[in-house]
This record gives sequence, structure tokens and C-alpha cells, in this order.
Amino acid sequence: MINSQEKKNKDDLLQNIQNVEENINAKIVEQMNNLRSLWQLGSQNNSSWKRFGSKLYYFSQTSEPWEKAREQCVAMGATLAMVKTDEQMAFLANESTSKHWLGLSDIGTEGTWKWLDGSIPDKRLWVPGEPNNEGEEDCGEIHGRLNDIPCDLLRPWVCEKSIAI
Ligand code: 2F8
Ligand code: CA
Repeated sequence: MINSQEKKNKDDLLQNIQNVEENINAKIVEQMNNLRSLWQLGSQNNSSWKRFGSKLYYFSQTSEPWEKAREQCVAMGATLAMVKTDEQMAFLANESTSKHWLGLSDIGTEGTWKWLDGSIPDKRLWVPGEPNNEGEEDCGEIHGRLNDIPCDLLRPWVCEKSIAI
């Protein structure tokens, strides 16, 4: 016969075990995804995925409007690339021989630019004088640095996915 305090202790213990199990499962899934990404990188001689730091970047060979490009990245288990540091900007500017879509827009609220994860782009990363919304420009590209252009223009794009290594 167990009293109510003992029952509570037992329930707490079971709950803790369940939490630990869930954390371990999440880590296993994360590491399997990392392995899949690294396999993808290593097994294709002509892979368009390139590693910089803890991210892999895919440079498309075709051009699409921004929304289609965003969907293409999602279909690859990735997202349109987001640039958070000078180092990432330098890497992408060097790798992208032409202008590419990034995961940046002010579609939600005109004039409020956000990366797809909701964060605000660092002002220093824009081309001087941008964003200027010339005509109507709601989507972001990399053109050396950041520039806003109309979302329906066709551009190649850059996807990114994170790897925990
Ligand atoms: O001068 C900057 C300006 O250059 C172009 O417009 C003429 C860009 N548009 C396209 O590339 C489509 C603008 O976004 C840019 O602000
Ligand atoms: Ca512009």
C-alpha cells in the first residue's frame, strides 16, 4: 500500500524518465538529420550544397519568383537563406556569382523587413541606399549585400539548412 506522497514521488519520477526519453529521441532525430545532410554533401560530386560554419547552402541553377523559391527550399527540408553576420554575408556574396533570393521580405508589413524566422536584418547588411522600394519591392536578394526588388522577378535562390557540428 503506497500513500499519496509516495504516489506523487513515483509519478514525478515517471514524468522525469519520460522527459529524458523525449530529449534523447529529439537528439537522435537531430543527429540523423545531420548525417543525412552530410551524406548529401559528401555523396554528390557535383553537389550544390556548400558548408560554411554550421550551415549548408544550396545555390539553385534555375530561377523562380520569390514565393516559388521559398517553397523549393522547404521541399528540400531547408529555408531560403538568412544572413545574420558579416562573415555569412562575405561567404554568400563570394559564392553567388549572380543575384540570388534570400529569406527576406516586408510582405507582412510594408517597410518592416524581416528574415523568414521573424528577426530583423542588421541595417549594415543592406547596399547603401537600400531598401528603397523602387516601384514596389517587397522581397530581398543578395546583390553583394542586401537589396529589395519586386517579388515576381525571376532569380536563382540560396537555401540554407543548419547542421549541429
Ligand atoms: O539603383 C538601385 C536600384 O537598382 C535597380 O533599379 C534600377 C534595382 N532593381 C532591380 O534590380 C530590379 C533596385 O532594386 C535598386 O534599388
Ligand atoms: Ca531596391
